[in-house]
Amino acid sequence: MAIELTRVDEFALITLNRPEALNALSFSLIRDLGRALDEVAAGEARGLIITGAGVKAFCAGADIKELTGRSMMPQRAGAELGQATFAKLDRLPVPSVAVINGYAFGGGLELALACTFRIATRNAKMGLPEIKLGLIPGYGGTQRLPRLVGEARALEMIMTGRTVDAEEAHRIGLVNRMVDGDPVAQGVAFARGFAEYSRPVLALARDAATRALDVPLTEGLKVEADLSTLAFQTKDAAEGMAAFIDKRKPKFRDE
Ligand code: DAK
Repeated sequence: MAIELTRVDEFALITLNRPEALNALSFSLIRDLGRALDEVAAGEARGLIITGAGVKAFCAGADIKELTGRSMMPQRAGAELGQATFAKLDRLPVPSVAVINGYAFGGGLELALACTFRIATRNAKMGLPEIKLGLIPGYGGTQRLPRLVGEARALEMIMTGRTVDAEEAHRIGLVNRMVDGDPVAQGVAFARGFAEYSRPVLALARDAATRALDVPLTEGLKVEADLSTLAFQTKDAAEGMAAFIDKRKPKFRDE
């Protein structure tokens, strides 16, 4: 299988597993990824980690060999399939962490951009090289990259196809951390930072912050008022505040 879904401790682990093609995103791999994300959404993991098999690549992008010679409507359907699949990460009940363990180009970087967090190994290289193929990104890159690193940096990456290394990616906010050592262990260590908190409250926090980028400030503040009020209604909020007052560690139950 080009997608492996396994478990590591309390986390789900999705491995893109086509190392002979640097884990390039064939359409069948994208469909398998969609099914794996549905399975994660229905399960009880406390977070999702996504990485690439092998030591060279997270994912070298869309499968270029598959993209040629298709007419307009199938191409459009392909873009929509990729976008809809990656958008599942926005609605996943748990946070996701892309561990970029090598090349992340084109659709591979777009997959990482759709995750809640990104960490990169020191050898990682990232870019949107579509322009070099006479293309532009089609799986969300033109929309998510400017939101993350700002318009000027995003336009430079999209219009020159320039690759950034892990250090630069960290400096411009494209990745949260640069890490050494085993990529999966590093992903787990990062995910431990949120794993003990309430899953529904984490989802509300993520939704409030990501919606902020889609709407004007006045609307965004309204979204925050609504979602923070909703957080107060959870049993976990009652438990968190009671634990503080009792000077004990809270025991969240995802309720
Ligand atoms: N697709 C297919 N095969 C790939 C691949 C890719 N993206 N990237 C690498 N491979 C394959 C190579 O062909 C090679 O296979 P064999 O020749 O051994 O059979 C094998 O993986 C190893 O690759 P290399 O020999 O090239 O390895 P190197 O270490 O020398 O170079 C590299 C690594 C990552 C620098 C290089 O492989 C490379 O430049 N890869 C391509 C990167 C890229 O351009 N990615 C695609 C970006 S475009 C859409 C609209 C837009 C898009 C999609 C859909 N619709 C409207 C539907 C945009 C898509 C993109 O992602």
